[in-house]
Amino acid sequence: RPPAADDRVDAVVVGAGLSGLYQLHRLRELGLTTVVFEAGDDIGGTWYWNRYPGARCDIESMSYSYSFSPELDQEWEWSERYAAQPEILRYIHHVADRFGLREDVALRTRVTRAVYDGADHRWRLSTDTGRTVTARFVIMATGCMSVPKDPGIPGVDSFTGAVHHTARWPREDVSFAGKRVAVIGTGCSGVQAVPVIAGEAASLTVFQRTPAYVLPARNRPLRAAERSALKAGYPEFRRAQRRSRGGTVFAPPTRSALEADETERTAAYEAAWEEGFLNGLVRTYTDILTDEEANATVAEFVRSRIRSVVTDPATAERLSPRTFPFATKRPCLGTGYYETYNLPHVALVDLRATPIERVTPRGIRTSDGEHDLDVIVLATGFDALTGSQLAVDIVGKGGVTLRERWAEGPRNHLGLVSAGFPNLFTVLGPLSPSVLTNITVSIEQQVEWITDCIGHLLRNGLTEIDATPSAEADWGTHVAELAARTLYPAVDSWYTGANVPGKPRVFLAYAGGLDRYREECDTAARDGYTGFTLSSPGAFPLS
Ligand code: NA7
Repeated sequence: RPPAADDRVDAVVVGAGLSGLYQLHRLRELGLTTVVFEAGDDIGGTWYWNRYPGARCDIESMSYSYSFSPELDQEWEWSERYAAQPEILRYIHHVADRFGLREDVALRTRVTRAVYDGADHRWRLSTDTGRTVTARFVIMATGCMSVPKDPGIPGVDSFTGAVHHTARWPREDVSFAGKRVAVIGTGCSGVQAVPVIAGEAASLTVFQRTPAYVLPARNRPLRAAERSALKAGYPEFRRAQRRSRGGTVFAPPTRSALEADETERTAAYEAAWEEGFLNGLVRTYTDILTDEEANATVAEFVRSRIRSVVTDPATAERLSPRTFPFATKRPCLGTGYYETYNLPHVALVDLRATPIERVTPRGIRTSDGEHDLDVIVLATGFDALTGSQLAVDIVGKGGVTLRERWAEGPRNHLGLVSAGFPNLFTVLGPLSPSVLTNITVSIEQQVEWITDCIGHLLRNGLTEIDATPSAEADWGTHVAELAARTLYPAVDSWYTGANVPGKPRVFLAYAGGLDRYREECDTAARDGYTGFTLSSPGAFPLS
């Protein structure tokens, strides 16, 4: 549609990734006029932006996909156990075409500001193209890892070679042939990029601050017979996913790691290592994420695997995580990651021993001297979970901004609505299970809840839903209590906001499991949206 001075729509969805596209599909079923604003040149969200070499999902492809359409499940053919970024992007395009979603997506349009007008109960949204719209409902489908973090390294602009952040990778091919390349950062993005870049570059230097626990992905092509068998079982599998704790299906462990002797434990860990699942090792025993001693047994197992792969003992030691328990930062699935450090043209710089002083026109200077480079890859992560919402200037009731409300950390009820910001919903936002789950399952759960809620408002002639401050406070306490039962909150990670200087330190995800979360959301809705105020003009709040 051509830009209008002041469009009126029923709903605005911010972001055309997996969340936003599904939200559009469901809002259309309610008959709402909806526009999706997408900052990128194309749809795809995370899978549009993160096109760095080696980018791949760490949840199996047959699980990491929409479940809402049995026909879609049957017709789409995944080629590999773990899908690479281009294939996931093709899948998203296929879904958009199949369900005719593109026509309501405005590309290259970033929402910059959203102001609630309490007089007519509408949000007024501004964009960087100058287009403005008003909408009754706003759904922030902005992703949980979509704002790249400024690494805060001085001198990056002075570098005369190329600099690429993994999450803002150019659409045209980046060639490393004959080049001296640096990768800064060894989280999941760096871990995926390193072996692929090493395969092409003249030299690769990896600048590591904190080593990750990297498990082998054991990726492989899916065989036709295997795909057919999985498809035959899809209906039951999808039901089981929805009931599951994290959006993936597995038999839960029954015993503590400390009840097993070392031989038994090692056998269990080896079996998980061979299987190649992100959470394979966490699922061996009940207390890997809750008991330091139990956790230490897995951490030591992973270090022993690193020592068995990396031939130089000093490099193996530098690659061995020792400063945080296993899986309290997201573990990584790698393909040939540790093996890469055995190659003669690959070097590892330990930034704890020799910190980066600055980027210079020629390369990177550490306390130990200068590294001459042609390309610098920043795999330095994101302002996770809250960053994408606070990037928009959101002004709620009474002129209060979301930035003010969240100054000491995010506040909302059920991870969905923040008090004072009526009819503004978040998918995969803070204080919901999002990043601790297979997010495709979380997306469907939250989008469906939001859609049902909007349907309820419309059917009952209600104007607004808002969270009550007391429900919001209780939810924050509940989320913190669930986290406190685990080893997560004590660790500096993007789960706790500690990777971004100045960000309030709060454990940002709901650690009680998607099954329990789903139950809490469904119960609130069934009981008349407890914890929320539903109101219509001139009427008293219903709850
Ligand atoms: P992560 O997991 O946040 O990793 C970022 C990495 O970059 C990590 O090793 C950081 O070290 C490092 N880093 C960040 N800033 C700097 C600076 N200034 N200097 C040196 N090193 C730095 O992001 P990813 O993109 O890898 O993965 C994010 C998630 O996306 C992933 O878990 C999947 O769920 C998808 P640190 O640990 O802070 O010492």
